[in-house]
Amino acid sequence: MKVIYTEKQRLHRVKYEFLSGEPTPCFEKPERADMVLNAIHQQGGFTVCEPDAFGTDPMLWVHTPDYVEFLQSAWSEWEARFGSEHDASPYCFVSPRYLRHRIPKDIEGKLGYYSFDMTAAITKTSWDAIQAATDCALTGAQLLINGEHSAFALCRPPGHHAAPDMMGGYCYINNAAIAAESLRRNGKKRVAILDLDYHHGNGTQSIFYDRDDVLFVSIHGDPDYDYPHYLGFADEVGEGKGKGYNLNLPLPQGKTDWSLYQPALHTALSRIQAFDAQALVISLGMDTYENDPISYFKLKREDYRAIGEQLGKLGIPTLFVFEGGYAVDDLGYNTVAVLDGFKN
Ligand code: Q9C
Ligand code: ZN
Repeated sequence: MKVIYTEKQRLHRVKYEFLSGEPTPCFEKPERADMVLNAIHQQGGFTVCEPDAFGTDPMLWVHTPDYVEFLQSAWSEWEARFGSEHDASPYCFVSPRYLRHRIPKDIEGKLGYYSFDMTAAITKTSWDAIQAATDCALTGAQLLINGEHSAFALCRPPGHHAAPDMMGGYCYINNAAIAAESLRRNGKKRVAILDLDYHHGNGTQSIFYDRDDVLFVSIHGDPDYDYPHYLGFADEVGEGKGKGYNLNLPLPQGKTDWSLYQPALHTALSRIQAFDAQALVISLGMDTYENDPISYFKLKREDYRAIGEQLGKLGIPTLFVFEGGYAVDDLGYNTVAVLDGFKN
């Protein structure tokens, strides 16, 4: 299997996030990708290659032009006002109630306008890494278009929380959504996205909510109790043409082990088969692991191999796009377990 990766992802390193009120070193860090790459080299049987450069046009398939421009200019606007000591981060937000949805002229206003939380700060070189991550996903989609049966885009920063004009949850540009759209534009008539990250892929859902050519299925922690809190419930089924093409499978926090996870996975895969997907994009979040520091499922190493095997049995051309996963010591081996299970 080909793995698409570039050292440019290291250019995004945010210092802090707030964890239960405490400034904490950011969980989403370059070492995550290093660990995956190490495990891939140890395992063997993978070919690591650099992404091609696609520029910003494909981002505009799923994001608004003003948002993409904001991401590119945010750091220089921030630096002009506050200097370069601290990462650019929002502190106030546009409530959907009471406040006006005008794009502010001031950088602090813009950061809040384009964010839904405080976990997506921007550094001097973030944009280069964000672009590189999207290039990895697009290169992976191109491999499938050229006839590969599978590929793994080792993207960082992740993307599934990013909506058309909103960042959050460590995500800026929605890599998986752009890869799915690339597959659609290159002849795959029906594309399914299966989001396996512990957190609901609110951004991806929002992007495809009114479409019937891209099926979105997500298994995640019940948003009544977990991030992203305001989307990801079972009654969100799609709208307009997209009605019936959005499937959320929330599972309980704290007690979801393989015995609860496996039936949900079965439901997800049956829906993807019924849809007759011509290509499958997996938003591969590995934060469902029992030792993940910010998530609350109880999956084990061997469960990841089983997930990979079941995905492989579908026989659909599959692009894995890396998302979350913060138990760095085991992250690489767990990820390789999925990919290796898929191959065998
Ligand atoms: N108390 C991804 O996995 N904070 N983003 C959660 C839990 C935000 C996760 C705090 C988690 C964002 C790509
Ligand atoms: Zn996650």
